[in-house]
Amino acid sequence: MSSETRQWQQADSDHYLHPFTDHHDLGTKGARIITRAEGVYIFDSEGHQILDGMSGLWCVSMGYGRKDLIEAGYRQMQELPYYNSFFQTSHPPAIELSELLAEVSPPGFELTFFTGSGSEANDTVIKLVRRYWDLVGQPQKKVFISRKNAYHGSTVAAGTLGGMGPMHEQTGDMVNHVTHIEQPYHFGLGGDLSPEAFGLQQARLLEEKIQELGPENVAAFIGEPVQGAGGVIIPPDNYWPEIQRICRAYDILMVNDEVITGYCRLGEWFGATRMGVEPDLMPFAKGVTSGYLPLGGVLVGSRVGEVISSQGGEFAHGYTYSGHPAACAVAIANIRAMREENIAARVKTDIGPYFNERWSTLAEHPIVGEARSIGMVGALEIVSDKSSRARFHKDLNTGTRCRDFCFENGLVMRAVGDSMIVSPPLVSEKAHIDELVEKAWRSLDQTLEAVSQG
Ligand code: PXG
Repeated sequence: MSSETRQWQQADSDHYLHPFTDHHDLGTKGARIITRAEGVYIFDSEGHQILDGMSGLWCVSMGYGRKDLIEAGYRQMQELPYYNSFFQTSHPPAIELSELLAEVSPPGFELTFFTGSGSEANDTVIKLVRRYWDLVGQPQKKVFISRKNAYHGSTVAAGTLGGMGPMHEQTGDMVNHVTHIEQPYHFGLGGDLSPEAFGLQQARLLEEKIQELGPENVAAFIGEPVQGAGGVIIPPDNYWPEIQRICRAYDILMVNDEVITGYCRLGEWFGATRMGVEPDLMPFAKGVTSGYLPLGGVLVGSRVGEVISSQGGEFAHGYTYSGHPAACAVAIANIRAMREENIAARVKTDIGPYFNERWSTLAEHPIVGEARSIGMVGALEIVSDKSSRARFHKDLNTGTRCRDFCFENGLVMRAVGDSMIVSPPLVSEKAHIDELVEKAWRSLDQTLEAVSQG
């Protein structure tokens, strides 16, 4: 290891408190230092070239090193690097981006509220939903129903909205009026039920919860069209339409968290469209700028939008960086590039199906219990016994070891427990998918060998 890498690791451990990281553990191991990236590859400080199977953190959809995105940010910073849109001011990048987002969004989504991240977008959702029910004279409708193992961000409110156990242990009692139902995770919870029977069963949990709480108290249901951080949980086809039917029957707003699934990841501009539903609100972030600059927001459908924009005074909410000009300029360049390069269609009919087909071959590996994918996200379930879906012993840390083998083999693949997940750039070529699958297979072989030795 070079002395430069060692110095970086030391300074990193001395001064940089990382997100979602055991600081002590990182200090003993030393971080991998990523220094540059190009296309679908990242490079570390030791010169290793690594295929980025996670698009950064589900965000670098258009790949690294895009001159059009970089120049859009640079030009905007020269012209107007920052101005706010409080106090009756506005600026061209935020105006143009909100117009462009309305064009690529499903019908009825004419308004966007900008934030700096997906977590802030979900905090905004909570406040918009509250405001909506207050304005229409039903202020008692306060409860959000979310799902276990959902991820909606890590601010106090968004973290509570999510259903991640460790986060709830640290902050879960700080926000009221949030409750969770079980997730549509067929491999883990479906038992012998067909996907269709399981889809209906899990959706009806929402109906039971609404009846238990009283529909007059329930404000909204929130869910990711496909759960990302929870392990790429792809619901059965009938799940979302049934959720929508229930929301409408009980007059409850439906929120699709599109932070991962938005902007073509599932082969449509939004995951909701892929799932065949029409939500009321769609928080987004990540892929809107391909991660080049931080930007998030909430796309507001007509039901909420018309009330918020025409009634009742000020919506008391906003961030210094709401509609940041440089971030908006990059988002405009990114959305235009997605449109010009037909990225949604590419994912739907070309690279997506190729990825799905190649990824499914990993199910033949002796320790893979399921290889599922949709659009450009996929998961592998590592098991010790395929027929019973039994896992390896927890202490073997099988998923983490597999992830480490992937890194050694030049591939970023994430572990969520013993599920391995990927979210490759939407601009990946077929050769990149072949490389991903070959490296994943090799890493699984090494994992099997390692866990067999204990
Ligand atoms: N909603 C969803 C569906 C997300 O996936 C957020 C909201 C929050 O966005 P911000 O921009 O505030 O991070 C996310 C973020 C992981 C991982 O380990 C996933 C996310 C963030 C960090 C780690 O897969 N998703």
